[in-house]
Amino acid sequence: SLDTKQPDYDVLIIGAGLSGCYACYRMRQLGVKVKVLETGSSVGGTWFWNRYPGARFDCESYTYGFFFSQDVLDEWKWSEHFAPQEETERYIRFICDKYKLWEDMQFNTRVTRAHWQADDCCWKLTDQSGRIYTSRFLITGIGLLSEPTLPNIPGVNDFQGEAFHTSRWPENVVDFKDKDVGIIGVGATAIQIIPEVARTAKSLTVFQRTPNWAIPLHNSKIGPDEMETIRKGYPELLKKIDASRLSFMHEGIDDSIWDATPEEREAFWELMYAQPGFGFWISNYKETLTDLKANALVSDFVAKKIRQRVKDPWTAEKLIPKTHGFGLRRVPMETHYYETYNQPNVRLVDLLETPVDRIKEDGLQTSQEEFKIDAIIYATGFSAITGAFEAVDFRGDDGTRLLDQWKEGPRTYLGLTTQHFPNFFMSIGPHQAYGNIPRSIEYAVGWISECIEYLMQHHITCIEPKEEWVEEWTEHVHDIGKDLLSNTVDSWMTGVNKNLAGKQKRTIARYSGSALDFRSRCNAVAAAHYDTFTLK
Ligand code: NA7
Repeated sequence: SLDTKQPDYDVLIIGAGLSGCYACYRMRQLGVKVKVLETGSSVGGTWFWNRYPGARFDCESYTYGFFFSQDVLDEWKWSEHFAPQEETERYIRFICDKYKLWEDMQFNTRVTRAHWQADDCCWKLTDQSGRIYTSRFLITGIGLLSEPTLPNIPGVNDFQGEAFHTSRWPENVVDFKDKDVGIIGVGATAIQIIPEVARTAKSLTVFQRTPNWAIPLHNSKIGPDEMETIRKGYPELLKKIDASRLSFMHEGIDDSIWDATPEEREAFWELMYAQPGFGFWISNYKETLTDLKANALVSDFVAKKIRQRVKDPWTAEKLIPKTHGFGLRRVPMETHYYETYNQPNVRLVDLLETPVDRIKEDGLQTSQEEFKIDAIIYATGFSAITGAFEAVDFRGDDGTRLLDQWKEGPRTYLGLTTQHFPNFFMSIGPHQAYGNIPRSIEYAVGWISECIEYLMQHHITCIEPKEEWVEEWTEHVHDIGKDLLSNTVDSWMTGVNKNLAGKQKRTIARYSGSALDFRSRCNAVAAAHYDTFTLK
């Protein structure tokens, strides 16, 4: 097809998660020829892959869903305040059914290469079986947390029992009854799955390296009347979300911790700890995430809660983080997580005190003890933010590799585009406002769609950000991120993954300003007819 100079498609989209589905919808609205290529056997992205027991939203269902379609808002009923994976997967399929998006999607297709063809001004993609696809524009919807990583513990391949990465969970139900189960990791994922596995497993051993500060989710069912009320409130809710810094329904507050007496603080925290969702994290005193002294006070409060909830004092102390304060990493939301350690079949092992030596055929060996294990669960996280971009051989003009260009950390313009990569758009790439991810996706995909529409209307076949603007944006992202305490801590948000040789150093890989500022900057670029780009 390259001989004809006309690419196969106007737009190719990689990934059929929330980004890919919505981008597909928008491209259909534009009336362009579009195709979505997806590795998995169906839609859903995060909600397709992460089907482990206990997987659910940590953010209110009705704020996490899409807002682009009034019909979807009118028709869809959420059954829980924090919907489980199965329901979210069903929701995404419902949208694909409703808008017949399936017709433009191809599954079981892993894009391995995407090379810009300067002569023909198009993208040439290759899949795992060598098939080629060409398009004028390319949109990546490949996710922030989609490339799972196994621990770099010797012997991972020697294990003969059942082994699972939480993000590659099988579709069939896994039965842990009568089994000795081990889990590695205590991140947001592990904290969801641990109470579920502990319910049935003969024994569950949790191998913890760095503890995290988790707070209660307080999930509950949504009855028909309540759903009706939620539905009526959608316009107001959207306004509130749009005005909030991280696009959650929880807003930051202006109250200073130093204006409150210790008693007032305690009462406020008790109240917030009892509320569902991210409120305790986001709607806390304004200094809690910026001032170490304030952060220590709120951390003490959560530590006290952990001590109250975990009966064994040794275990309670081990579950309290020492290396970082509350809220500086992604706060895991829990349902009876701490009480799970009071069950006789559950035991915590501290890998900082007794490091793991190796994984063996039938278990795990630490410096002190041998653990016989029938099933291992790796809740060990992802090569985050840039990992999905590293998994594809992306090359721009003159063969520039994306990997090389991002060696010292990502360089983008608006988190949506990058230099030397013409006609290349990222939905949820590095340097974007994350927060409530679907809100960011709706915005990013909307911006990209409007841009493509503009280009087509003006017969522009090639768009690429000017280098000085990539420079400016990347600097801006670093500037606004540098004073945040969360950027001084190792976590996936700062690009650290101790299992990967190339990811030991912190980088500022996310936009840490407010979603409002992010949108207003991007809107200004569109309003100026993309004059910070080279248009041909
Ligand atoms: P995370 O948050 O990256 O957590 C991974 C966990 O696995 C974390 O506790 C790690 O400990 C642990 N880990 C990783 N490698 C090892 C080795 N080699 N040995 C021991 N422990 C290890 O991933 P999640 O899937 O929980 O959550 C990802 C995001 O998805 C989450 O933030 C939500 O936004 C949704 P460490 O902290 O590195 O010591």
